[in-house]
Amino acid sequence: MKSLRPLLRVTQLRTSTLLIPPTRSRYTQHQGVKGIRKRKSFYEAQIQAGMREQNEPTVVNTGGMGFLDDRAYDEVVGGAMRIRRDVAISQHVFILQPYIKWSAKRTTPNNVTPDDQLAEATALVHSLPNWQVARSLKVPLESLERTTLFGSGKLAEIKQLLTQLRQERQVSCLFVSKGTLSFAQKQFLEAEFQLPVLDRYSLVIQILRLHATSSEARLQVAMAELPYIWAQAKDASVTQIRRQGYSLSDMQKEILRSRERKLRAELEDVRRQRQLRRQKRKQLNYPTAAVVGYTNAGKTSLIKALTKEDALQPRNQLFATLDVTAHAGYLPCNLQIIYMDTVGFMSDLPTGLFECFVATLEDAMLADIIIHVQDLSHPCHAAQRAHVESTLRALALSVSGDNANSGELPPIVNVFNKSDLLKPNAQIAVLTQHENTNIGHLTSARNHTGLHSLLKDVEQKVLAVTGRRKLQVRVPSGGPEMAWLYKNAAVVETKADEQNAEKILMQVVISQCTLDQFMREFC
Ligand SMILES: Nc1nc2c(ncn2[C@@H]2O[C@H](COP(=O)(O)OP(=O)(O)OP(=O)(O)O)[C@@H](O)[C@H]2O)c(=O)[nH]1
Ligand SMILES: [Mg+2]
Repeated sequence: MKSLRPLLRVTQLRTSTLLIPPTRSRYTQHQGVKGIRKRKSFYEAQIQAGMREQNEPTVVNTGGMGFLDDRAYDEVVGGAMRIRRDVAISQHVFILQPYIKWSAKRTTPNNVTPDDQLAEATALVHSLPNWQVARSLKVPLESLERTTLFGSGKLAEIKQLLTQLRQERQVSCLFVSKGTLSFAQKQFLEAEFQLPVLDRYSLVIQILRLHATSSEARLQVAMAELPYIWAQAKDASVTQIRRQGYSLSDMQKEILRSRERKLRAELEDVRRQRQLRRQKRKQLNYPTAAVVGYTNAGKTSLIKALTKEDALQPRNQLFATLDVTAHAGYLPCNLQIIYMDTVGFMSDLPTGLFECFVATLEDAMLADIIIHVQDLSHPCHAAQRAHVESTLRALALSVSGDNANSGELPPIVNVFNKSDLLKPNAQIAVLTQHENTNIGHLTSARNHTGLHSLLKDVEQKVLAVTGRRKLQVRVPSGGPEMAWLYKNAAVVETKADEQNAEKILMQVVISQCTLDQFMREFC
């Protein structure tokens, strides 16, 4: 309680407009609620100070998902995560990038430097429109678990920096680039710096909310918020309740529980629909390739280059794609293939955040092959690659279904994208390595280079894994056999039969089962 007072006073003075909750609803009229209820007053203070938003968030037509737009819930999530529905308001962010000094205690791979971590934190902030970085600072630490996070010297230094910064320009929030801050850490830092504090989980949720336009993505993001709120409340009760009486009110707990029930039911529905669509694709016998990779590696761009589908819109933002979508293309043998675009991965995010996307990633795990797109121009390419590979292995284990073989992954094709950004020498080095080890394909989705050899490799793997073969068949020219093969198999090429003018030679790619059907019908 004590620590909140200065916070309240200052936030009333500041023009920070972060995270003002919408008008209060009937659910929030209860009194005597402590903890997160109390912490909400931090925001209510801003409303009382006359800083109410000009434009209240418009209610989106969510069809059967109207329950997602719940103001009482918005207050709870606003209090726990410092996020809001309307992200259009400009923010000036002070980024603090903590990193562990001693390699023994580091959880980040050794080839990822604090500068790399800070660059990713900056990219996260820039993924939100009108969010700018006011200042950033790398902070060496011995542990990330202290309640105060930083030592007293660092706290004083940051405070001084903030004072200077406030004189020069605006600062509206602090982003501590750590997966999740505990309730106690967040509360301490907010009181200390008198600014709202976000961690990576809550900032990513803010980005996901912005990019989630389909019903499915909105449900998944809504679901991903709940573990964070529960964890904060639990953390609050352990660390604070005895001393200060902080906790979620029963009413708020019920709001969360009922939301979770509805979300689970809706997501189960979504999962069933996905299963049906998957079965349909299977019946149609299209091979599928799941295109996965670290966020911003160029997955959507690659699919666009391979399918020439104009509607696909790659964006230079993290987590631009949130829906798994299917796009048809052709392999060199004329076989049609479905590419599945997927949500990108990112390290240093608690697994809970992505667990909610597992339903959609199930499609990827059950594809015939996986195309792993990597941004070769990125300084952390190797670490990003390792992160995606380990996440895929974990996902494969967690996905059980149709033909998932006890955690076995489909064959993987590695794509080293953005090669146009490499210096020619580096390109040659990768090419030589590739020729020697056959580890992947050097591509530029932007310049459409390297796609042919990639497609050849994809074709070879798809034929092998789906049991299709290339065959040459001799059929009457212009006969029903020809029409049948055009309809049911991929025709690579046709040529006249030099020995028989009435026949034609067709090279086709065909599965054993389709070949059996052909034989039954015509032989
Ligand atoms: N220079 C260069 N830029 C590329 C290439 N491929 C993609 N990009 C750019 O990289 C950014 C991200 O591309 P996307 O295709 O949206 O990446 P993504 O992997 O789908 O990203 P998420 O959906 O956010 O995970 C865009 O600005 C693209 O124009 C490439 O080969 N060369
Ligand atoms: Mg994408």
